[in-house]
Amino acid sequence: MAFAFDHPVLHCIPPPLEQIEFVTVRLPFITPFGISAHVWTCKEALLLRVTSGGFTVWSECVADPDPYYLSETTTTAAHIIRDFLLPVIKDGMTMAEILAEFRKVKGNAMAKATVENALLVLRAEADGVPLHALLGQKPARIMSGISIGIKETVDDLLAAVQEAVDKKYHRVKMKIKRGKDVAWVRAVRERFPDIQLMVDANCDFTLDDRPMLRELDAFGLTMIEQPLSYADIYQHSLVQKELKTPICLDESILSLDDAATALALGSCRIINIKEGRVGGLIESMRIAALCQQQGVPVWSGGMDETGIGRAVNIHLQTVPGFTLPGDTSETSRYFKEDIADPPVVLDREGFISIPPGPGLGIHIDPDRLNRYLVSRKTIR
Ligand code: OSB
Ligand code: MG
Repeated sequence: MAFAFDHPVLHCIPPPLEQIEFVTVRLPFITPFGISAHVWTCKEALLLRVTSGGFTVWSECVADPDPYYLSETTTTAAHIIRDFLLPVIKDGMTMAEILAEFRKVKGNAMAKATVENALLVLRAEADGVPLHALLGQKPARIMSGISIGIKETVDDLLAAVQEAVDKKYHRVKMKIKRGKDVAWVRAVRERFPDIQLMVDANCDFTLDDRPMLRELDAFGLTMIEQPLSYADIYQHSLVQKELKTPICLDESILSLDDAATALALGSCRIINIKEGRVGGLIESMRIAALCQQQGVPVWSGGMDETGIGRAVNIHLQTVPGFTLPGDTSETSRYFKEDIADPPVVLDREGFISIPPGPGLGIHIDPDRLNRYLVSRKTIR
């Protein structure tokens, strides 16, 4: 039987869309961010700017301009949004009706999430409520976590972990890749025996690497994120059977159905939910509900978003089931300055507070937007 999920947000009617614009920005990173397949030196983001009844809302597509994390890019997302998603939205449709139309478009989760975010934030703004309230949630203190990219040297890595520990991040994730694996994890664990530590391989390994993955069991890691291919769920179940450490799936989970498959096969014991990767906030809530029913913790991943996408991830983490710290870090660790205010900061206990106010609770600074602007195009 299909997993039943009903929620008031499915019955809300987004306000009619008036002007719609694509805005591309490029923000340089303070430190290049490396995963197994690629190093990014900036965040180039596709933003959707939508007006309705005197409100203006911004939505960030989490895709990068390249397909090194998953297959969608900012270019494919813009195409799908403009030519297949926006045209099916008619005034007066409920979110459930809109998502039923979106379901006819296969894949392209990041494009769908971009539009869904805009609709929900517009509804929240027009109702004068924060996004998490529209999702039926109460305000909460949000846990923090940091994702440290692949470094040139072990010393660079240790310095980055030290900085995160000093900031009181609730857990530290280090990226690993072939050749920068067991020895690098050992070095961090020896220096920081007590921190909540996890690794993320971003698909770099195969079943042949099982001996190496078994060695990682010695380090008391909170989890091993996405060791094998994005396109595989079954093989992860074989590896999970051999490990004490929970596997967490990221790239392999693109929908509720993928999550159900992974849980049924025992492919992971934790799921990373990136709302963009799974097609939006509502699909994220479905996955969180399924996982909660099965006693599987979830947490919010990140895509090095600007303050727009980061705010969405913060609101999402008020949803039941998000019991582990996410990849939600301070703005200042990515960018010298961001296009959105207020910046994300950690309090003295490492927590993040939800930006106050209706919608996302953030606003875009026009000068900074212009400074980092690549292009703007009105599409309606
Ligand atoms: O695998 O979680 C990932 C960033 C870009 C692409 C993939 C990933 C990441 C991160 C960074 O780990 C998360 C963040 O700080 O936003
Ligand atoms: Mg990941």
